[in-house]
Amino acid sequence: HDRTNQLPDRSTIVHLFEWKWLDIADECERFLAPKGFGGVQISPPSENVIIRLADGTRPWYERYQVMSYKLATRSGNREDFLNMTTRCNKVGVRIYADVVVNHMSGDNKENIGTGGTTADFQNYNYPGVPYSREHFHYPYCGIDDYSDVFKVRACELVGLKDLNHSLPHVRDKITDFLNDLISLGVAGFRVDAAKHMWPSDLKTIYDSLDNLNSDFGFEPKMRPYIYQEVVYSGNEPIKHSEYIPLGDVTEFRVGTELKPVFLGNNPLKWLVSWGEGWNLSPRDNVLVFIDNHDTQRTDKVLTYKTARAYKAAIAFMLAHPYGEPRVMSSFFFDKHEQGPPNDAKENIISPSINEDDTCGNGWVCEHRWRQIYQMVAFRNAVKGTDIKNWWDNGNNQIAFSRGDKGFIIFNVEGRNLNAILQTSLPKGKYCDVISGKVNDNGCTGRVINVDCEGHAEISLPENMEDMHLAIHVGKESRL
Ligand code: LM2
Ligand code: CA
Repeated sequence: HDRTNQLPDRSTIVHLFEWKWLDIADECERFLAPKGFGGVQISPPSENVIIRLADGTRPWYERYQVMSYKLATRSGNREDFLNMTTRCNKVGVRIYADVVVNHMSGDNKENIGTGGTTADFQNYNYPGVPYSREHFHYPYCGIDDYSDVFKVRACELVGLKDLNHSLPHVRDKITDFLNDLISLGVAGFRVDAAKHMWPSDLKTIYDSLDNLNSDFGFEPKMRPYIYQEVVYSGNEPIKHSEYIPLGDVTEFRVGTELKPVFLGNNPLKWLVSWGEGWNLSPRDNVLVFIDNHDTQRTDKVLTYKTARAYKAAIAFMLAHPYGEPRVMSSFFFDKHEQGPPNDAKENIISPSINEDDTCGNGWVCEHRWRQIYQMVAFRNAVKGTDIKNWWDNGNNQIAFSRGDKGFIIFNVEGRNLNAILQTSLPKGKYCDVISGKVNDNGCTGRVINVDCEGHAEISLPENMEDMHLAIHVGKESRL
């Protein structure tokens, strides 16, 4: 296994944002394992404060306001959590928990958590952990200047009560929480707001973590995969390099850099040097993604709302060896704060599954889009190979192979692409995994012929549903 603790023939983490634990368990068995996904990032499992907006609805972001480390949220309780980790690990899908440990809640009107815990916000008293005033950065200061490293780490992020991790009590409570999750079978953590904590404190916490629990099929001495949320633009005083010795870091520039490219505003040919060549952080230390639950609510990145370019950007990310990929899986939203689909009792509604594999009941389920999940299979099929046969037209058409195992081509040019290209794939017929899929009768999409020298005649008209085409040697493509 690699540092992510995924099975060798798997890859890609899907963020099942706001999903319920029992729905995730079902999804591991019925979809994620058969399609080759490596893991799931879950929403924060720790008890959060209940927030009701002026219109009476619950915002998604209440889950980033902690009341205790009790596993009690709208996603489910402790028993549901164990059901999820047991069933997902059984089918080889890993669970990564989003852990919110930089802060507790803000001051809130209503004083009750999703597990029934109360707090005294004014006095920084959280009996559910317990934490009291001496465990927080106090007196109050807010993060109003990101060039001030001290403020970023020891002041409050949007009014969220900021824990002081130099204190053994705070570190112990956090360590106990993370070890509890390890005992329940998680394979790692997304560390929320890592940039707002000192690397030396985080190191102390990480060093106290248990090995993964062998009851869930992990081998002895496996360590949790840690990816730290460190938003970094390249010219800030807090750098990725401070956190990389501790674990992976989130590379937000993947989403912001690829948006103009796949909208046709920055020539695709430059992608020849994608990765460190674009000043991104080292490939073996980054978690890469096009959008996440925060950025999909901004105009900085492509999302399900700009589907054609989004699918192409995700395909490029998954076809390229740079970084550990994560795919977003959302619910539909109009307003920034809008929470997940829920019923009159405020319970989250489960996604329904349509005949064509897509979701209903308000869930987007990007990970169930054919053009996305079939690229996960592509990534698994080409694992261990390098980029080869780079081709471009000098502008907005590119193609490349991964060793002799996969081939992908993109056309953002605004005119048709017709070319005979070297794929290096073995002679044969291949089903394009973007326009269709393999079934009992062959291929529901376009079929590509590779000759005995590895050449293929490719046409990509500009008016296609998708701007790209991909083939590989795996059973999902080879005919
Ligand atoms: C994160 N990473 O570092 C999460 O990815 C992000 O989603 C979280 O912010 C943030 N850090 C804190 O964990 C979200 C959301 C904020 C929201 C906070 C807390 O983006 O807007 O702040 O969660 O729920 C909200 C209000 C804000 C208010 C605050 C405290 O929007 O106006 O500040 O609650 O009451 C007074
Ligand atoms: Ca902090």
